Formats: sequence, C-alpha cells, structure tokens
Amino acid sequence: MKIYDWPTGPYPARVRIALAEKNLQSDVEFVPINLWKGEHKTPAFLAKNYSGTLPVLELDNGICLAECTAITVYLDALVGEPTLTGRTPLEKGVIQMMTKRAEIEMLDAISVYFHHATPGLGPDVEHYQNREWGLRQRDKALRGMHYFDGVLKKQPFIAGEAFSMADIAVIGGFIFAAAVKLPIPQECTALLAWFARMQERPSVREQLAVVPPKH
Ligand code: GTS
Repeated sequence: MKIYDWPTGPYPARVRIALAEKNLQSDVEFVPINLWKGEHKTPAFLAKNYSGTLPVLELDNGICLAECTAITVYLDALVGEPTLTGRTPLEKGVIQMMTKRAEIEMLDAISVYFHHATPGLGPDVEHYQNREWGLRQRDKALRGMHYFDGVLKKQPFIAGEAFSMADIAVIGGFIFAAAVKLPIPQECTALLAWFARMQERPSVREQLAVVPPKH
C-alpha cells in the first residue's frame, strides 16, 4: 500500500495515528505530496483523488481510497485489535456520528479558517479566499471545542467509553489548531485533560514529535 500525504498535516496525521494503533506502518510506503507547491492539484494527483486532498491510500491493485474516515474504516477492517470504528451496531453508529461532528465542528472549520483567513498555502495555491467566512469558521471551531469539552466532562472518550476514530479526528483538530496558533480555551479543562491523556498513547506521541519537512 502507498499513502500519499504530508507527514505533519493534520488530516494525514489521523491516518498515521490509525496506522500506528493498528501496527500497520511497515506495510505502507509514504509518498510526500507538497501542498505548498500545489502538488495535490495536479491532474495526476486529481486522478487518484478527485477532491485534491491528502491523505490518499493507494492499494497494490491501483484502487485509491481518499477521506480519512474511509481510510480508517478500511485499515480497521484489515486487522482486528484494537478496534477504532466500533464492534456493535450502536458503537459503530456513535463513532461515525462523533467523527463527522469532530470534522464539521472543529477540524474542517479550522481548515477553512486556515485557507480563508490566513495566508494558507500561499498565493500560488489559494486562488479564492473569503476572510469573513474564514473568521466565522474559526469562531465555529471555538464553539466546537466547548462542545467537546462538555462531552468529555461526561465520558472519557469522544464517542464513549473507549478510544476510537472519533478521538483521532479531534486530535487532528488539536494539530491544526496548533499549526494556525489557535489556542484551545483554557476553560475547556476536560478537553485539555483528555488531550494530555491522548499524548500518553505512543501513536499520538510519535505523530506529534514528527518534524515538518522543508517545503
Ligand atoms: N475530508 C478530507 C479527509 O478527511 O481526508 C479532508 C482532507 C484535507 O483537507 N487534507 C488537507 C489538504 O489536502 C491536508 S492537511 O492540510 O491536513 O495537511 N489540504 C489541501 C487543500 O488544498 O485543501
């Protein structure tokens, strides 16, 4: 399998953490795609992923899977333990719901803030920016952090009693927040305590220690 990604990107980090949790890193060849040079928007890359985003998992038969959630579901089904996407029908449903919520309310919102209200990937790549929209999405992300803080006041993990793909999605949000220097509100004590606990996991600790390559 090949993974096309950028080693420290917040979305690629989600798949890298999932790979580490499943102990599958050695089955994968990582191919760097330089976002700042717009390599994710070339016709060759768009043929692999119409949306022109990272990461993409390419199987040995040439089939490409994009979207962190889809890739994680695939990886989770390859190897049994630990499960990242749930065992029972209810667990599976709740994990999908909370993963999507992590994207909508935090990670994707920070991404829109980055691309619209900061220089983003630079003028050669960012062809359209709408600062007001970006700032609204930043505020949405901050509200999302308060929402997840409330969730974590009631349960140890984002989707309930066990670590899952939904936790990894919120970790992606933390990574993006740090990259754009958006502080997690100090009053979100349960969210901050959860993130400290997440960093006790080797998969997360190792990903956070990756040094960004020059771009
Ligand atoms: N919904 C997609 C997923 O879940 O995989 C979003 C992927 C995404 O936005 N990836 C970023 C990207 O390709 C990579 S990174 O910012 O995390 O490094 N961004 C480039 C762009 O032009 O949107």
